[in-house]
Amino acid sequence: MPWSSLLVLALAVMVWTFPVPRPSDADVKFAKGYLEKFYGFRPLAGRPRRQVEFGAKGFRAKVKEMQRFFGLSVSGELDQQTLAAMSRSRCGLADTEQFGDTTRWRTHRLSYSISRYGTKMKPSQIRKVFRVAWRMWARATPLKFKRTRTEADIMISFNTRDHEDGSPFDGPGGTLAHAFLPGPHLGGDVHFDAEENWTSTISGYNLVAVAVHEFGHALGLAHSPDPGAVMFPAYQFDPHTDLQLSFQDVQDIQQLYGKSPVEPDKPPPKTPDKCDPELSFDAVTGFQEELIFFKDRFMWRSHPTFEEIRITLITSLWSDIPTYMDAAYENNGTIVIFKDSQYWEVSGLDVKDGFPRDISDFGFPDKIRSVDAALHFRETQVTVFFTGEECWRYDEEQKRMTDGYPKMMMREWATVPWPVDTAVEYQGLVYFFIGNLQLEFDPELQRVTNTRPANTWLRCADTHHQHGHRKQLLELL
Ligand code: TQI
Ligand code: CA
Ligand code: ZN
Ligand code: ZN
Repeated sequence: MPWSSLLVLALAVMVWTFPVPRPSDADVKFAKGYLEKFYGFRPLAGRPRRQVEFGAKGFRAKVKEMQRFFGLSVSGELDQQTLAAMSRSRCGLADTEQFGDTTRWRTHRLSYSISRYGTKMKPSQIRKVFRVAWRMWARATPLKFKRTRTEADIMISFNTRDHEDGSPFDGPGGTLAHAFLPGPHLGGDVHFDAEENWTSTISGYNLVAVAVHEFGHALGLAHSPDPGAVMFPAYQFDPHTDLQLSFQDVQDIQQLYGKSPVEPDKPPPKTPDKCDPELSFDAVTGFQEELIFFKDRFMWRSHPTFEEIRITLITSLWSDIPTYMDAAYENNGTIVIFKDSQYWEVSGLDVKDGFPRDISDFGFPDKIRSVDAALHFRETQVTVFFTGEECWRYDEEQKRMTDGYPKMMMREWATVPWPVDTAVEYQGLVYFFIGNLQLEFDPELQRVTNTRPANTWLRCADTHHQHGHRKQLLELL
């Protein structure tokens, strides 16, 4: 078709569509979403949910602002032309749609482009980091990400201070990065503060960890209340475990884009629930007035005066200690943590210098490559280690294993089944944790005096499962 005919056709369409009928409710809703995203429009009754603040203005004022930008007649009315401009995206680039409370990309093939590097990390390394970060979202969904050197759906850049999007960066610290929800123009774009100390290690800010989070926003995800989620709003980087999306992240992104056509090689990790009747623990230790319960990458602290016991990441308190640990005990304010054949001593917020060390320090023979549980008695300065059906007695004052050990558990801890997950002394009684059970052992009576669900001390409101636990225990003993 010759250009002149196209022009005539276009004019005909335009003439034909005027004068404007009243925009439908759906059009108004769409326009509000659009203006909210790209022009800082805030519906008065709505909560602020935008990521970059432009300041609130009235709906008509925002429509005018947008019309001015697109070179349309500045009427403040939602006419067909205006709606068309709103729904048109950059040439050849992905479109988006409103989906429930958020916006998602309409296509599964998205392009990204790195338009400005400008930090001390090498460009090749940065490209690799972004490839890794996109792959994490791609694995969970049907989404495919391809880097281009031109205009892309998602423009990524490192910027300094004011970079003309209304959200200036603030130099080292503070804001690290931000992303725009899916959409045309700035939509989907990701900016990193070039003045941060970006690294691919534990020092400074780990670029993969922050990129995965920002890319989640660029795909339409909001923050997650799950502390195990990549979309949880707290910087977390754990050098001991591979960075991966949590079960919750996968649920949230699949809600928007659907499942991946290929099965995952390993299921995403679930954040443990303190009210799960099946909850077991890796380790439990005293900690001054508290007890700390460790599980996977998480812990719960039960301070007598804390109202509610909330789950946190171990790394939010101790950034350098291992996760998925085997055992832990407290000795005089120092926490000793065991994982495989290594142990760490933690004092205050830091791992002591020279750790981890090998557990052979305690006098274990070479065949013992890990411990199940460690139980410390404050009064006597004795630590008991459990390895399978055997137990060991370590004298903290003399720093040596007591002669005659190991002994069979049956001889010293009659009626306690093995292997145990963890053990702790608390107010003169010993508590063993075995799967989802907790056994109270009275050292004076030399027997189990009570049994409860393992998670009893986390003060879970739900106690319906107690009956089942006791029954299970009777079968165990
Ligand atoms: N940037 C914030 C963030 O990405 C910007 C932001 C987006 C925001 N949505 C928000 C701020 C809603 C407040 C409310 O979350 S940031 C993290 C965190 C940042 C923060 O620089 O503060 C990460 C960047 F908090 F998760 F650690 C990356 Cl990972
Ligand atoms: Ca900053
Ligand atoms: Zn920006
Ligand atoms: Zn965020």
